Amino acid sequence: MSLEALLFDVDGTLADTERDGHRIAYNAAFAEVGLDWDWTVSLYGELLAITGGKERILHFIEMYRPDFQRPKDLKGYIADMHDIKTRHFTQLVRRGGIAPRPGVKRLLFEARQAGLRLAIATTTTPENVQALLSTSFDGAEDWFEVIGAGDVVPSKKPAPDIYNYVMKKMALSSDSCLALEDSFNGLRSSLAAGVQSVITYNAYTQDHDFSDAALVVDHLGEPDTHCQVSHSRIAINGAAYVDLALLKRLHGAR
Ligand code: XBP
Ligand code: MG
Repeated sequence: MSLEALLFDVDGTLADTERDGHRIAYNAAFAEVGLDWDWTVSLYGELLAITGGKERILHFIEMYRPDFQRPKDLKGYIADMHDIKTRHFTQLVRRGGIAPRPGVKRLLFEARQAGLRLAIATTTTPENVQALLSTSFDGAEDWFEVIGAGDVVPSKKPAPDIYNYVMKKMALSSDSCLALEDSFNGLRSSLAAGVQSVITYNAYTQDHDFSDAALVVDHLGEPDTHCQVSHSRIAINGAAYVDLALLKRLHGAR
């Protein structure tokens, strides 16, 4: 089965959105609702083990604020807080606050030129994806046939739901796809859906266990900004950046 589609994660993969994006937006939302909660860079790194903002806030309350006076409708309270956070995040993105990661635009363009199909499989909200693609990716929303995001599936990563959702929508079989991810949860999710993963780790995920990934690099690289390969299923012969030819060789070697 040849490589037909690339399935992209968003946060940490398309762009490094967590430390200076989502984390700032959560703290702004907490302040707006009168809470003194402060998700520091290191605490946020721990909280990222829980995917999904609403789930992450509940986890924080349970693990770090057990004495928090819970409103009767805690679920609704968290959902409202998360909506405020999403407003702050999309505003931050639209101010141009988040740049694409190295090589992502290049690979997207190359894949489109070669007729590969593209999709998004993410835990974040559709509003966040739309803001990021329209601002940081020059309006590339229509490059992606399906944008699988957030609550469109019952279980978030590491569950396979979002990858299965996207492949079902596109009538793709898992062995004709490659996923691009940044985290252990993302790797587990794609593998559980039968999709091989290329990992571009970041400061928050560099110590995750990526031993089951097809390729692990610090970023996709550019001709003048070489990537560092820390694991590869194939001999990559000193490749300086990840291009479609390399992905096709990786896919062929599965
Ligand atoms: C990463 C996540 C998201 C973001 C925050 O998503 O787990 O929860 O951290 O976004 P992915 P929300 O790596 O799958 O793109 O607050 O919208 O959840
Ligand atoms: Mg991610």
